[in-house]
Parts: sequence; structure tokens; C-alpha cells
Amino acid sequence: MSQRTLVLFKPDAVRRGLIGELLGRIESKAGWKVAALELRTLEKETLEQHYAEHVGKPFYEPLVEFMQSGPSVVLVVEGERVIEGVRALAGPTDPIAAAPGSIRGDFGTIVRENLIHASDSEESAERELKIFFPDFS
Ligand code: YYY
Ligand code: MG
Repeated sequence: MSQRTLVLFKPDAVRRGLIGELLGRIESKAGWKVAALELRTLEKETLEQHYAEHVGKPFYEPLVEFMQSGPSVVLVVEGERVIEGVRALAGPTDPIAAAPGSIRGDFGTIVRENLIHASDSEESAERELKIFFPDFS
């Protein structure tokens, strides 16, 4: 089933020069296509919508702050089972728990600075695509 997902290469990934590495892993997957791609410094309002499920948690404020600390790459990726697929490429939230071979497992140590976001379900993908690309259809 072809799907679309919202992916962010977070400010730590951009600062560390990992755009090409991360994009390469996504582009290498058979049949997946980058449908939109933009370098963008995310605004507080956008992030508040994006991370609405985490409001009130202890990590929320520092997370929103960190996500504004520099440009991110904002992407729409489409293809077969791409929602589950990019989550699998990313690995679990905590980079130390993430297996080597995954993006977070290969490059991360800090939970907050875990390099990449990817929508976690069809519902999340639909919601997040509207937040970041309101004019994209
Ligand atoms: O979907 P995913 O990014 O893997 O994790 P979430 O549980 O949705 O948390 C969003 C984001 O928040 C996570 O990527 C890093 C940050 N975070 C944190 O800084 N500290 C935590 N204890 C949990 C999450
Ligand atoms: Mg999440």
C-alpha cells in the first residue's frame, strides 16, 4: 500500500552535516520517492501543533526549544509501507536503545537530539502533513 509520511531531519542532524547520509538511507529503499523537501527553521507555533500530544511532559519545553535551534529538513516521503518503514530506519526514540544500523542507533546518544522524526501512524501522517505542508495535496 503506497503511503505518505512526514519526516524531519532535526537541527542536530543538519548541524552535524548528516543530511546526505539520512536522505541516502531513505532514497535507497526500493520504490520510495521524496515528494517534497525543504530546509526550514521551524516556528514555535508549528512545533506546538506538531508535538501537541506531549504538552505538559517534562521534556516538552526543552524539546520545542531544541527544535527551534537551527534549520531542519522537512520532507514528504511516499511509497510502499513508508510510514512503518521510516520508523524502522529511524529506530526507537532513545538512541542508546536503538540498534546499530538504524539512524538513531548509528548517530545518536541523547534522547532529545535523536536526529529524525517520522510519523508513527496513518492518522499522525495525515495530521502532520497538513501542519508542515498545508498546500500540498
Ligand atoms: O516518536 P518519537 O520521536 O520516537 O518519540 P516521542 O515519544 O513521540 O517523543 C517526541 C520527541 O521528544 C523524541 O523524538 C525526543 C523527545 N523526547 C525527549 O526529549 N525525552 C523523552 N523522555 C522522550 C522524548
Ligand atoms: Mg512520536
